[in-house]
Amino acid sequence: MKADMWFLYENMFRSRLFEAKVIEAWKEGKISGEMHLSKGEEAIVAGTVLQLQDGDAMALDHRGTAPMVMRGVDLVLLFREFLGHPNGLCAGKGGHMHLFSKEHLAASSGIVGASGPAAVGFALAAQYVRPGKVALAFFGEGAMNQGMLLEAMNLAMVWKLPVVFICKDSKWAITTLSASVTSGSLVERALSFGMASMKVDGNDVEAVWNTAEEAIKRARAKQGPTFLHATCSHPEGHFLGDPLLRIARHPVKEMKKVAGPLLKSVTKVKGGSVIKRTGGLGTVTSLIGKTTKEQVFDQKDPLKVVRSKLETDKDRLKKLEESVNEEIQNVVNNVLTSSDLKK
Ligand SMILES: Cc1ncc(C[n+]2csc(CCOP(=O)(O)OP(=O)(O)O)c2C)c(N)n1
Repeated sequence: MKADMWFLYENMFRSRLFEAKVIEAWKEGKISGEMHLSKGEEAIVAGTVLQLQDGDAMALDHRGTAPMVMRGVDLVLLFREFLGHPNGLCAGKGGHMHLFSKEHLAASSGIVGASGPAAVGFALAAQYVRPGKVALAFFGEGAMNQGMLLEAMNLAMVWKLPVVFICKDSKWAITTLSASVTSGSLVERALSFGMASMKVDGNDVEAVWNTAEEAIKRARAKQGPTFLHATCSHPEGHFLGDPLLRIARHPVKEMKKVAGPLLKSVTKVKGGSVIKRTGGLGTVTSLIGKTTKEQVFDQKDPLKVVRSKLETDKDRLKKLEESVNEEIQNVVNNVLTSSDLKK
C-alpha cells in the first residue's frame, strides 16, 4: 500500500508534541529520573508501527514513547504513567522505560537488547495462536553487541519466526561511539544468519514505510524474519540534560563548570600515569568535538523531511497541526488537573 504522507505526518507530529509536554513536565520536576526520548526516531516508528494490525506485537527499548503513542495507547494513561501516577498505564510503576499494554501486545524494557528475546517470544506465540501476525523488535545499534539479541536473531531464523528486527542507528550508545566498539557491518552481521537484511534512511518516513512493508509482508507470509538497519539521530542526546550535549551547545558556559574538575584529574598527585591521564583528557575533548559536529550541526529532523512534502497544502497542514495541538493540550490538562493526582 502506498504510504499516506498526511497520516504518517499526523502521527509523527502527535508523538513529537506529546514528548514536548513530557520535556516540560520533566524540566518542572514532575517526572523523576532519566528521560530517554523517541524524538528523532519518529520516521522509523511511523513507517513500521503504523502498518501493524490487531494481534501484532511490539517489543520496545528505553525509547518506547513514540511506538506507544502511534499504536494508539491512551495518552492520558501514558502521561500519568510517566508521572508515576497510580492510575497510569502500569499503575505508575513502569515509568517511561518499562511500559506494558496487554491490549496492544506491547512491552518495553530498559535492559539493552531485551527487545530481541521479547519479540521472539511474541512471534513464537503468534505462530501457535495468532498465525499471520507479526512482532516488531526495536533497539539501538548499541544493542547489536548484546548476546541475547544475537541469540534471539539466530533462533528467529532457525524457527522462521514472523519478526522484524528494527535497529535504530544513532551512532552513539550514551557516550560511546558505536563504531569504536563494533566490528564489521550490521547488515552483514544479520545476513550471516541467513536473514533478509536491509539498510534505510531512518529520517525518510516514506523510505522506511516501503522497506518495512516488504519485511512485514514476508513475516506474515511465513517467510521468516527481516533485519532493518535505519539511521537516525537524537536531538536531545542520550537523555534529557545530556552533559556532553550541554557542553557542545553552550561550550563557554558549560566548560566553566567542568574545566576545574578535569584539570584537577590530570594534575592530581595520586592516580594513573601522566600519559594515561592526558590521554583520558584527549578522549573527553574528542568526544565533545564529535558531539558538537554530529549532534549539533549534522542533525536531521525526520518531521521536517515529511512536512516539506506537505507544504503544497498549507491550509490542511495548519488545520492538522492545530487539531493535534488541541488534542495533546487536552490530554495534559486532563492529567494535571485531575483531582486524584498525587500532590
Ligand atoms: C544490558 C544493559 N547494559 C547497559 C545498560 C546501560 N545503558 C542504557 S542505554 C545504553 C546505551 C544504549 O545504546 P543504544 O542501544 O544504541 O540505544 P540509544 O540509547 O542510542 O537509543 C546503555 C549502555 C542497560 N540499560 N542494559
